[in-house]
Amino acid sequence: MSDLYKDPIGTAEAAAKVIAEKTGKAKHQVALVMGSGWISAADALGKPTHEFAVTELPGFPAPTVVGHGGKVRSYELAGGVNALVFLGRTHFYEGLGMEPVAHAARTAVKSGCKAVVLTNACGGINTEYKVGQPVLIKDHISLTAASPLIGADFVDLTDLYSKRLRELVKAADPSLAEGVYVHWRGPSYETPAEIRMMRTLGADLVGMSTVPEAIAAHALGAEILGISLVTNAAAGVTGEKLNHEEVIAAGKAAADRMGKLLAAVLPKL
Ligand code: 8IG
Repeated sequence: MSDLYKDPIGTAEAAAKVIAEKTGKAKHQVALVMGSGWISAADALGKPTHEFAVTELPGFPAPTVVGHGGKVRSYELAGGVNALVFLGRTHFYEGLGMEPVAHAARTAVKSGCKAVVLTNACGGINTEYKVGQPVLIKDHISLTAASPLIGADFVDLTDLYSKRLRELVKAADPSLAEGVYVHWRGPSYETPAEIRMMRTLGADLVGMSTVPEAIAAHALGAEILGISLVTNAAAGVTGEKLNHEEVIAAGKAAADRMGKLLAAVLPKL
């Protein structure tokens, strides 16, 4: 563990201070973490007032995955809402531990954000889902057995994925489905038997992110909105093999719709 992560909350506060200095904005109100395939959707938010590399902030490792940006943007949205947007994220499968995985979410809350929007690309377990379809996360199942929290921080997760925020988004797009997301460590995808197990457990979506960030930000008091983009049918659902390039392509194809959705709802959260 890097020394920076002996005090994850203090490191998040330090990163938030640098963001305030760089942007000249004492607070941001809403944050957005853009997962793989979502990065071009951020362009629908207009022109950022500021953009810099995450590595200019304390506690952020350099990005490693193709299709992930490693940039932070600040936007001024309708009504003077300041939005903090992270292009890309750190994943648990990178082996750096939970602290860097949760760091952007904590930094967002320490920057003032009361709502944190977590987006991801994922596999569809529910056979009704189509590739390219966005799904609101209504709950999760953690199959990593790892938490970003350390110590006696017994946080309630009953309403982790805020019903209020989900209703706001569905008012903008009533066609949106809701599903249960499984956090899988990766980086290997699941076997078909593991996908059947997840379906039996009540899961609709499976991916390698979002859950630690949701827990960490909620533990600091933020409301969470999770949006998954189904970029492939999960293993064994169609008989096709899973391929990272196809995932990126499906994300790019849906980016326009996702961007419009985010631009419509973000100022209202
Ligand atoms: I994109 O099918 C994407 N991420 N675990 N399984 C898991 N993560 C994913 C998948 C998938 N597709």
